[in-house]
Amino acid sequence: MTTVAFPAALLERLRRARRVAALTGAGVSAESGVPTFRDVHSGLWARYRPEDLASPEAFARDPALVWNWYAWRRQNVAAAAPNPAHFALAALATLIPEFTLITQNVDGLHRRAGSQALIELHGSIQRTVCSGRQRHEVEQWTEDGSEPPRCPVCSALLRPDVVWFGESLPHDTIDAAFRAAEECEVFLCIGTSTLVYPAAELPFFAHRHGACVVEVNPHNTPLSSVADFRLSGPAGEVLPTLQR
Ligand code: BJW
Repeated sequence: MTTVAFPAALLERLRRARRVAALTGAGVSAESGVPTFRDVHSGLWARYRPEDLASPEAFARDPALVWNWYAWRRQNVAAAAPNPAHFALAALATLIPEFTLITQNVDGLHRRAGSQALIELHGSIQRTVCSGRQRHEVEQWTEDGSEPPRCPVCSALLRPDVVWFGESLPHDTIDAAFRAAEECEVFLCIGTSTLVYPAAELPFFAHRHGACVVEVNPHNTPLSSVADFRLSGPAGEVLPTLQR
């Protein structure tokens, strides 16, 4: 079933639900001016695939390129503001007894919209750690040109505290996300291409465990044929219809 607003039957289902989970991806921040990964044709995204920049191999090959990509993205995110989709999810959390918000985004916009209990599967662009074994968190550094700054403790190059391709997601966060997907009655999947695992497995897992799965996305994804409801439109327009 495809609509652009939450239909009355689904609103009623949400009103009665005790446990709801939501997974968000880059599309939820698109209307804040934060580029998505796979449907943008400008800047660095035009020349590189996410796999060519967001991986330990890319960082080993060209640390300055990867560091500068994230520096550019930190500036972009700092200049962005949460949009009505982020605010609608923060408001929904106050109405559902057990609401779990899971995001693949590293931009911090859910937090800035007021969502507090948040599972950030792929880390945060706001935190910087070193690339050494200990992953020391570093709060201040000085840029000196050609290479990323180095850790004051172990001298390893600094990197953003995010999860790159081929790296494991923190066990506690991914376990909590799968638990929420298993236990929820309604699972909202918003603005993600559902191409990147293990996050992409969550809505399918919720579906297999009996949840009503709702997709909010202007475009079809691998989840579309499985979703019980497809709300086909931009998240910033669709999610505020939750408040009708
Ligand atoms: C709108 C909109 C609007 C637009 N409103 N919507 C099983 C099968 C196959 C492969 C694997 C597998 N398990 C693991 C893998 C390998 C790999 C993987 O998934 N590869 C696939 C590409 C095939 N996964 C991993 O490596 C993961 N690690 C792992 O599994 O560890 C165990 C392991 C280790 C070693 C070997 C094997 C296993 C780690 C994945 C980490 C992903 N990291 C990134 C970068 C994070 C940091 C950063 O931000 O730079 O995460 S990649 C990038 O993709 C980022 C995103 O979070 C993630 C998902 O992207 P997302 O959010 O879906 O964005 P888009 O752009 O793809 O889609 C946007 C959507 O929004 C579109 O659908 C639009 O239509 C929509 N949209 N405007 C609503 N206004």
